[in-house]
Amino acid sequence: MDMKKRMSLKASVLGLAAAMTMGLAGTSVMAKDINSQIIRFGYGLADSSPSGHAVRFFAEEVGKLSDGKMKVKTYGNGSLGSDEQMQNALIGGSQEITFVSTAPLAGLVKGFGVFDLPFLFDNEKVADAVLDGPAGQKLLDTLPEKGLIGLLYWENGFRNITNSRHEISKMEDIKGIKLRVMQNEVALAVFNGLGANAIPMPFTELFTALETKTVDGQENPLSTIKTSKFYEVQPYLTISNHVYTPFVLLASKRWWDGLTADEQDVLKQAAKTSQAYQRKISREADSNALQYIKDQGVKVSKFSAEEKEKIRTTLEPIVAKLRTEIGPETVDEVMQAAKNAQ
Ligand code: TK8
Repeated sequence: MDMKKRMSLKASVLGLAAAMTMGLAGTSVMAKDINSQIIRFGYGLADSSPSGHAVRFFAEEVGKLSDGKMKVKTYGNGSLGSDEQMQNALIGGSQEITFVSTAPLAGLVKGFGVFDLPFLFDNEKVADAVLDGPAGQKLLDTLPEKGLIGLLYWENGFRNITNSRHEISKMEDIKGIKLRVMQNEVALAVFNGLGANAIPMPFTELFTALETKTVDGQENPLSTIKTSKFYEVQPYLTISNHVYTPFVLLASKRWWDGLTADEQDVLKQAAKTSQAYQRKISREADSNALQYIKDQGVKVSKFSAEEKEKIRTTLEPIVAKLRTEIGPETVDEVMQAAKNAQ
């Protein structure tokens, strides 16, 4: 090979090497702008709950997407406080992430109380469509001014009633029951409207209140009744599916605003993949929980369609009043979205 050819071959090899170096350097320059950090994710349900599994799934996703730099530490069983306390911790910046039921959020944004109206969603498909659509997003968009970032919705689920007094198979049976409800005006008004003695209480105090009979009963999805062991102190269960409660996956705005765009992207991606996972295992767990609860000797009743219609009619004037307090526009938009999704 003559000198000229050798020179041009060498030049092209060097050029290739340089390009590769640049490329690699380019890749490392393109590497995500992510800092090593610990992220505290507290939640109220039991570690064994479907949502507890989803929190760990989320933590793994964040680790994978950040090459291990963003470490999510999980704190279940209300160990960092109740929903309300964790909401405030996020606002203050002493905790980074949680999921809470929409009910406590109504204390910050009245519109979230819409989800405590009875029989709003016929099934999970309708719930997903409303929550992941414009009406749900509009409510999430109210949170930043309260110091919170509403990343998206997870599923708490359809609520059912348990109690320690007697079987509840008809609306009248609710009369006089001391029933713990989540801490907002809508849940309070709905159950008082049915003749119960509704007692707002943080979830973290609920098991002891049931065990000591401070309250007779409570209402939550089946997987919560199982994983929080309410069946141990609640001999009666009524399948009512009277309300569908969403969870909101929340981040502290004070913390969020200090993150790089790449760090925020990691969290948004992990939130999205964990949403699908959480809803899937939440539904599986709920369908398995009923047999488990029955096997513990709990007497199970069910509201018939007629009974539900009776409840709906009884509550009509109360719902009309609550519509005004929650915000007519929000209530109408959510109800219309639910109708469109059927
Ligand atoms: C758990 C609560 C719970 C909710 C309640 O943190 O308070 O009854 O249904 O799941 O958010």
